[in-house]
Amino acid sequence: MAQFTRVSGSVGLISLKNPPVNALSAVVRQGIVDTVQRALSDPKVKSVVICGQNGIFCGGADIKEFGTAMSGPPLVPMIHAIEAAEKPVVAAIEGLALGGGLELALGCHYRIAHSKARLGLPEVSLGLLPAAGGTQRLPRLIGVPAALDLITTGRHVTAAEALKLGIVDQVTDHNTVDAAVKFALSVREHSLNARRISNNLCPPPSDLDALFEGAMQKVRQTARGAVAPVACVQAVRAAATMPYTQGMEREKELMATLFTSGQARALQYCFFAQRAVGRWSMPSGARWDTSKPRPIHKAAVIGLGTMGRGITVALAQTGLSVVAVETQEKQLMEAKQAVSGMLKRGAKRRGVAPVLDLVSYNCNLQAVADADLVIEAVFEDMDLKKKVFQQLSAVCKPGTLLCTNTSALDIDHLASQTPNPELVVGMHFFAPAHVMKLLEVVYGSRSSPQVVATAMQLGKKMGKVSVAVGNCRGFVGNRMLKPYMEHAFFLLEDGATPELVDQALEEFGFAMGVFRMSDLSGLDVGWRVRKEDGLAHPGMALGQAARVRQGRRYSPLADLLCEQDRFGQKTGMGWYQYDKPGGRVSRPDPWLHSFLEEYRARHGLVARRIDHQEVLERCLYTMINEGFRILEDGIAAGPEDIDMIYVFGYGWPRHRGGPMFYAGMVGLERVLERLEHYHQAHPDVPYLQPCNLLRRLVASGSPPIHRWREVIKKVRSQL
Ligand code: 3H9
Repeated sequence: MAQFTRVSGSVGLISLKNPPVNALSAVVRQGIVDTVQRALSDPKVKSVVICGQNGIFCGGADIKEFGTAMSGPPLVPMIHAIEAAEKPVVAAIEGLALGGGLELALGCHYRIAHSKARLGLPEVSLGLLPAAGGTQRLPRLIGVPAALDLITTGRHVTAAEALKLGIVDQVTDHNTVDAAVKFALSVREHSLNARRISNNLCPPPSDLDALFEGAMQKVRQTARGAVAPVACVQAVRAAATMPYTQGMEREKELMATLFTSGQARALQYCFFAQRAVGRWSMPSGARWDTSKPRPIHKAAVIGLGTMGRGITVALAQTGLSVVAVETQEKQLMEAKQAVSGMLKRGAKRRGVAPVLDLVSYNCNLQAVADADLVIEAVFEDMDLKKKVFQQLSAVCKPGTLLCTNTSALDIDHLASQTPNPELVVGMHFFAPAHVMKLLEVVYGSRSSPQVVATAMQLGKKMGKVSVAVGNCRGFVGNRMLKPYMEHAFFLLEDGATPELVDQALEEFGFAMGVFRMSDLSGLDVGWRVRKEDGLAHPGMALGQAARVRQGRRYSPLADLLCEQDRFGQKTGMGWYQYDKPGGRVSRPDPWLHSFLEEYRARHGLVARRIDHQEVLERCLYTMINEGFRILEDGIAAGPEDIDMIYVFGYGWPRHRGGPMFYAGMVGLERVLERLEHYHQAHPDVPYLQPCNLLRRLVASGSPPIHRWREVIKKVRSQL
C-alpha cells in the first residue's frame, strides 16, 4: 500500500509500503493512484515526495503477480498521471530503484538519491523489457548509448554513476527523505514542462543506424538465443526514431510478445529458484531455518594448485583471515605471487583496497591448528586426501570444520578417516573458484546440519549460489554430466563430428559445446577417473570387447585420444586442433575426422546422418533422466537445486531455466516417449531407460514443476 502524510506545511509525502522491497503489487499501485490524487487535489499541498519505507524505494513490479490474472491499476497510466501533475513530484530514492521502481522515479519531475542507492532496469534478466515507459524515457533523459547499455544488460548503477549519467538530480549522504522534502519546497513554484521527460526528444546520436546495428550485433553475440535483449534494442530504437506516444505503443507491443514467452517463464523461474536453493533441507529433516551456522573467524586452505588459489582468494575477499598451506616451498612462493595478483586485480575491479594482509602462507600443516574451518584442495586422489584428513584430525583444534574440495569422491569415506565425521562436509568449487558462482555443498551421511549451515552461509558470503546436495559419485553436476558426455561419444560413433554436436548444443544456448568444453578442461581428467573405475586401461581400447564394458555399451574414443597425448587445449590438440599447446582458438581437425572414419570401419559401424534434434534429444534427455534419478534418490531436494547447479556451474542457458525446467517445457510425456524410443534402439545403454519418477510424473498428469515435490515424496516413500 501507500501512505499519505503532509509534512513541512505544504509537501505531500507518499510512502510505499510492501516489504521486503516495496514491489509494485496491485495494492501498492492502487495506493499510489489514490494518494497521488489526494495530494494533487489538496490545495494545501504544493509539491509531492514519493519514497519507500524501510530504506528501500522500490524493487519494481511484483514478479509474483506475473503469470496470474492481473488486477489493480496498470503502471503506465499511473506513471503518466504523476508526470502530467501540475505540482512538482520528487522521488526520494533510498536503497534500490529497480525496474518499475526506476520507471516510477522517471515519471517524477526530480530524483534525489542516497549515496548508497542502486538503480537499474533489470527486466531483461527476467525475459522482459522496461514496459512502464522505461525504454522511452531513459534514452530521452541520458541519451541512446547509455540507455542501451543499461537496458540491454540490466546492470545496476551506483548513485554516483546515476548522477554522472543524469538519471538523478542530486545525491545525498544524509536522510534522503529530508533532502527530498527540502528540495520539493524549493521547486514548488517551478515550471514543469522541461521536467516531463516524455516531452523531450532523445539527444540525437551521430550515426543512428550504425549505433543500432552495432548494438544489435553485440546483444545477438552475447544473448545465446535469448530474445529479450533483442527486443530491448528494438524498443530503444523506437524511442530514438518515433514520437513518445508511438514509442510507447511499440514498447507495449514488444512487451506483449515477451510477457507470455517460454523464455520469460524460464528466467522468472530462475529468479525464484536461485533464492529457493538457499532454503535447503536434508533427508533427515534438518533445514536452513532450524540449523544455526557456526561463526568462522579464521579459515585455512590446504593445497595451492589452481583450485586452492581461487578458494583462498574467494575466502579472503569475504574479509576472513586465511592460512594458505602448500608443502613445497617453491610452489608456495609461486602460489603466493599468483594469489596476491588475483587479489590486487579483483580489488582494482571493485575499486577497493586489496586485502593481501589477510592471507598468510605456510609450508607446515601445523599452521592451521587454530583455524575454525579448513578446506582441503589437494590433488583429486582418494589416498592423498585420506592422508591429509588424518593429519588434519591430529593438528586441528577440537570442533574445526573439515571441508573437502572434491568433484566426485566419497565424502563418507573421507569422513571415516577422522574421529569427528559429523564435522566433515564437501565444498565442491568450480574453476576458477574465485569467479564461478556455483558451490555444491555435499553432506555425508553423518555431516551435522550445523556444519552444512556453516558451509552454506560461507558460500553466500563468498557471493556463491550454494546448493546443498547428498553424497554420491559425482554429486549432482558431474553425475548428470556423465550420460551427457557418454552420449556425445556415441553420436560420434554413429556418424556425427565434434563440430556438429557442439554446434547443436551452442545453438541451444550452451556457452560451450561438450567437445569444446572437454578440450578446455582436459581429456586426461575423465581418463583418470575411467581408469580408476576400471573402465579404461591401455590396450583395452583395441580389443574385441572395446565397445562393451561392465556389460554395457562403452565408447573408448576419448581413451584412444588420451593414449595419443591429445589432452585438449593444454597439448594443442584434442577433439579439435589449436595453434599451439595452451591455444584457445579451436579449428576442426582433419586428423580427427579420418581417425573417426577408421575407428568406425574397424568396428563395423556405418556412419549415418545425425541432425541437431537427435543430438539434443540424446544428450539432454539422458541428462534429464539422470536428474530424475537424483531426485528419486534424494540426492537433490528438488528440481530447483538441479537447475541452479546447471545454470551457475555448467553453462546451461538461463533462458531455458535448467534441465528439469526444460523437461517440463518440452513436456514430460515427450521426454518419456523419446527416451523409450532411443532405449529400444540402444538397449545396451542403461542411461536411456526412463526412470521410475519420470514415469510416475507422467502417470500423474505431468504436473507443473512446482508440484513435482508431491510426487517425488510419494516415490521416495515407496523405496
Ligand atoms: C518490472 O518492474 C516490470 C516493469 O518494467 C513493467 C511492468 C509493466 N517482486 O533477492 P532477495 C523478493 S519487472 C516480488 O533475496 P537481496 C524475493 O523473491 C521487476 N518479489 O534480496 C525475496 O523473497 P523471499 C524488475 C521480489 O537483498 C525477497 O524479495 N525488478 C521482487 O539479495 C528478497 O529478495 C527486478 O528485477 C519483486 N520485484 O536482493 C528486481 N524483488 O525472501 C528483482 C525481490 O521470499 N529483485 N523480491 O525469497 C532483485 O534483483 C533482488 O531481489 C533485489 C534484492 C536486488 C531487489
